Amino acid sequence: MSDSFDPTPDDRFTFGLWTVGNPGADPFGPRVRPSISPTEIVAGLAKVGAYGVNLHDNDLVPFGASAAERDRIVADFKQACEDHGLAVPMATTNLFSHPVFRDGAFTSSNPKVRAYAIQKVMRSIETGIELGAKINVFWGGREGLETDAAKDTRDAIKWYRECLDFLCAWTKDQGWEQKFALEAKPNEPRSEIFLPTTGHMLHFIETLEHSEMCGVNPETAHENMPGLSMVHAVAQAMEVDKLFHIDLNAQKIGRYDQDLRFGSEDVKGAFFLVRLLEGTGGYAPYTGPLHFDSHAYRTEDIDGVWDFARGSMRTYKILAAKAKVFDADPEVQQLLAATHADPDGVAGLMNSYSGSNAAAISDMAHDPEAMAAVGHRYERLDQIAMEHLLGVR
Ligand code: GCO
Ligand code: MN
Ligand code: MN
Repeated sequence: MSDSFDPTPDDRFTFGLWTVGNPGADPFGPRVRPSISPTEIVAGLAKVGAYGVNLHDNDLVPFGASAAERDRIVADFKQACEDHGLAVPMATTNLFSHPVFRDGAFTSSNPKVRAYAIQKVMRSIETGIELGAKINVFWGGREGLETDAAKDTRDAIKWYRECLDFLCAWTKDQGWEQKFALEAKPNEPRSEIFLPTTGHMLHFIETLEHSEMCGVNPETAHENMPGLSMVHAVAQAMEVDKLFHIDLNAQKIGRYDQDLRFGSEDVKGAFFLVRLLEGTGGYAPYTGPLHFDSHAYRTEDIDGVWDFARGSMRTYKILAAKAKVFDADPEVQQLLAATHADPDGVAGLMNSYSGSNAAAISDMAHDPEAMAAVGHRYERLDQIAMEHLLGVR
């Protein structure tokens, strides 16, 4: 059965090689699914209607491959993407698997490891460029510690900054227009990870030499692990034009990084996230790739993996349709208009400072009791959202 929720490349959905390629290993048990080669993944993603595929350097080119092997693998992959009409919008570097990074990459206390990390990213950016990627994600999986006896966090942050400043400058020096998207995660695999939330990242970015090149890549699971709101993280990034990429998935609060199928937990959170990205509630929509950084349940075989991929994209499209209907609902518009009303033009006194605005605010007569007595009807508003979501409105 096909319907309007079936994905097409116009929807800009992407998956990492490591997502649909995830073989289902966890810390307590081995892999349960056979490997799918990168070129098979490309064919499979094209078949289910994705727009693109993303990769870590070592998802494609095995660690330690010779230059000749690397060239052949990258060329074959590029050909497969061309044959199947798949884009490669984002490339990232694996700075977490190899034991050399067990005390961090950009924040390793050993300067030689930091230099090696920079070199590995240079190679990875080159591969991304060859494949047409315009965005480089930086997820600092090992940038953290178990004990504060190990290093001073201020040093770690300085080293992190030095490495990113260096890589931005190098990229510009090559004449390449690339965007760097920094991805936060509070913990796992380290006990503590530096710059643990999107908010920390947004501040850190403003301290970088080439901050204009750098934005964020928020992930639902990473915001939800410590109980934070993905909607608010993404909104804050969008408000300053720093949403460079996004990792969509799902997560139960407070657990390990589950990387579940988008929308499969916290449907209401997913709905408000999609509404934000689609811009149906106001502001410009997000127009970058919609990346699913998640994987199929360990219970699944390869057919289940493609069910997972289709389901991720369909849920997004269903929620986008619901968001449109919600924001067009006259009762929603009326309830929102009532709480935002400004009959006396007071908002205009606060949006820029002047002596006369200050005097007007200082002299304004207020009746706090009358203002406090007004209910906001958010129960009704939220119930309308629920009824749209539950399909009865
Ligand atoms: C995770 C991370 C990764 C990164 C990926 C991109 O929790 O494992 O989200 O999947 O997004 O490594 O660099
Ligand atoms: Mn994750
Ligand atoms: Mn991620």
